[in-house]
Amino acid sequence: MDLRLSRRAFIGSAALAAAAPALGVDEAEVDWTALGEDVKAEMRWAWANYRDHAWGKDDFLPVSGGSRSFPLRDHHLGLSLIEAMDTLWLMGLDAEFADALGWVKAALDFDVDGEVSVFETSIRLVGGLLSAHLACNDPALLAKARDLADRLLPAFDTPTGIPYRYVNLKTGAVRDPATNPAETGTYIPEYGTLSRLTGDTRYREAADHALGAMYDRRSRIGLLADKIDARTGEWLSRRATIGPPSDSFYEYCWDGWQLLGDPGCKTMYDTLTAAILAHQAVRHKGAFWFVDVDFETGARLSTEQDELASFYGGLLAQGGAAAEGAAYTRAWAAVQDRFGILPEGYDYATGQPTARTNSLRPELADAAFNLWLLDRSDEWRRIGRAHYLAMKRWNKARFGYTDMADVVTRRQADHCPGYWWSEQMKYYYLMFADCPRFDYRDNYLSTEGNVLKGLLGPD
Ligand code: DMJ
Repeated sequence: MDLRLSRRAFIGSAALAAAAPALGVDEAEVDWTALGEDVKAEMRWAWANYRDHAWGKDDFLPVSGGSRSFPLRDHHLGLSLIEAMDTLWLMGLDAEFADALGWVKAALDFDVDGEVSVFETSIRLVGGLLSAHLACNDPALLAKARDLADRLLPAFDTPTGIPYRYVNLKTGAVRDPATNPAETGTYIPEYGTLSRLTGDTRYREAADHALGAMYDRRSRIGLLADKIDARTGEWLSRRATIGPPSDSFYEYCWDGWQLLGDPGCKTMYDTLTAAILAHQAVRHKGAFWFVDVDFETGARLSTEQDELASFYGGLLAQGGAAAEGAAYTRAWAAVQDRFGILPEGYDYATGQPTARTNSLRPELADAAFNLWLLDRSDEWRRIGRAHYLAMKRWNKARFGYTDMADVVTRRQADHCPGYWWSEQMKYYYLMFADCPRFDYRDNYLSTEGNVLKGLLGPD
């Protein structure tokens, strides 16, 4: 990748490579196969509890055994079940997968008079149904994915091509044009796959148009702000961040190239990444971080870090900036080592958490997985292992895995987000177990961990 970095922000590869190795890495021999089996056993156990207490519900509440609907306010769409499907399949939990497929065929109906987030529904439900379809080839799953995407498409019908944030699944009524990069540009892999499988080009076109419309509005120094009006294309903020609500926009520029071979996506990724490295990368006490800046001047706005951004080290490495990706992942791994479990927010300048909750997030495991896929170094698997063992120690509850109300006092909350079933459990398993149903050399996982390429037929 041709990155032209300013002198101020450039941090040479040699310097980064020499930076401290992951802190707290334990050097003992690890039985990776046994660890993979352990992940599978935890998945089977949590699934059995979901089956008993919240079958067909969206998010499971693993302390109380209750449930919460999402993305609809008062209606369940089996979110956790759909998010889990390709993970179950990769783990060879075939009876559980068949059970889930039966539920989708018998009970899943998107004809509901209610409003959903276009972004969340696409990455979780359209993506989950597509990866489940690719696993077992059942046409009913593709038909459901297509039906749902058809209900989301009205949101993209704007003068700019940038979608509204919410759409009603039954009426197509749209709401909230004040959107952001992630909710504008996180569609290409799912919609590109849907167009490929159905022959209907509308999905891919809508995704391409939205991504390009955002990219075209980058500032003179190549940065995107984080709030925009979908109707006019006017920016509504000045903050450039690699964290939410911009994060997966950058991921999907790369992914459009990785999965679909779209050279335009690669150009977008390279251009935006060069600007981010030039204007947002900083080094503090030997650690490599990214600051939020003014998108037109590059002036520093904040040293606060969002846990959600910790995926970015894996993306940087995928895009060719291996040393920078490694250094950023090491910075987050050091925070994990220090607190035992990652807080949602952290300020590297003060060394203190800025948000003491933990939403049972997968991002650091995601980065470790992507780095490990690239160079197979055990450094990354050990970061994934530390993430897994911390989760087992602190997030395990009576019926499953829960988020935390406070990482400092270790107080649990009572919510297992749908992505838990699709993301970290899959990353851990694929890293630790030698999975015969996954092509380790040629694959693609979406921002939600859905495998849209690289599923190998049943053994
Ligand atoms: C997931 O839904 C996706 O990874 C998304 O891109 C942002 N992060 C959440 C999980 O934390």
